[in-house]
Amino acid sequence: MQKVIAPILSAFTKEGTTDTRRLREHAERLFELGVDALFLNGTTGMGPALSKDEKLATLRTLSDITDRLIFQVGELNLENVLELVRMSKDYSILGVASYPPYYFPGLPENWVVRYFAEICRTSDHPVYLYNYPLATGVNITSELIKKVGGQNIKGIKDTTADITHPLELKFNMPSLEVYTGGDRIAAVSFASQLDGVVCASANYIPHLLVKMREATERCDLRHAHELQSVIARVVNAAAKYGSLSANYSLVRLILGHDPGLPRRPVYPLGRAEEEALWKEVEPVLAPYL
Ligand code: FW2
Repeated sequence: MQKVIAPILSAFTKEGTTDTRRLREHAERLFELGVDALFLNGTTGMGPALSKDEKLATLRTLSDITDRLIFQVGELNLENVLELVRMSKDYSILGVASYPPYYFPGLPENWVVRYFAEICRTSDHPVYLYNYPLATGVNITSELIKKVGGQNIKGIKDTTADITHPLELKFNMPSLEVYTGGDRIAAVSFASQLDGVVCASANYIPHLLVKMREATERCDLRHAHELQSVIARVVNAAAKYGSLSANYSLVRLILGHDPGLPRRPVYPLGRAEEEALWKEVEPVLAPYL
């Protein structure tokens, strides 16, 4: 079955420390609402803002409630990355994941290949690659994956706006699980028989993504596309205020529980911004809640 995976928000307190109680409550709610698995420490989970110990704490907290976890470990110090990969052996999870080394311009492809190869060699778990070229400056292609050559590469989470990219990955490597990360291409991803979605909106409207998958399964593409337009309108509204922060507000406004706060420099929305966001989103979502 195609999966709806939530790149779970990381919960922070007002003081900027991690809030494991709220993280856990949010995770439990997402599973109740039909999410199939969680992607930890991703973009929506503010992975680049988390220390090694904080990433591990996310895993420790959520492994108490489920083994349906993909543990994202990427950062710019490979020693830390590999230490987390080694530590993940003590946990029963779906796999480890990493984005490529980011920020440094002009990294030779060969270094990216070596980075992922070291993760594959170190990991006892399946490995998932996280492709988000807009954020990392590196594009993971099927040629690059073949050069890494890790037998334990299980899948890729592809956050590109263009559906032809994940499709090409799937066509060139049919046994690879290919998940799309873009909220605006979820319906086309399901309809294209890719392996599922890992998108930010799964934090606040997971039930709409589940309904979209169900509509696709019964070949009701008209309904799947109707849901897609709803999700796109919500995501577009969130983007105006800064999606990374609006995601937290939308969990509170739509699902009714408190997922904690983002961590600065992702500043929480102020009251006026949150009201303006809800004024836009509420009428769009009302028929579907
Ligand atoms: C993550 C995701 C989804 C993102 C997408 C872009 O880790 O947050 O790639 O929402 O912001 O997989």
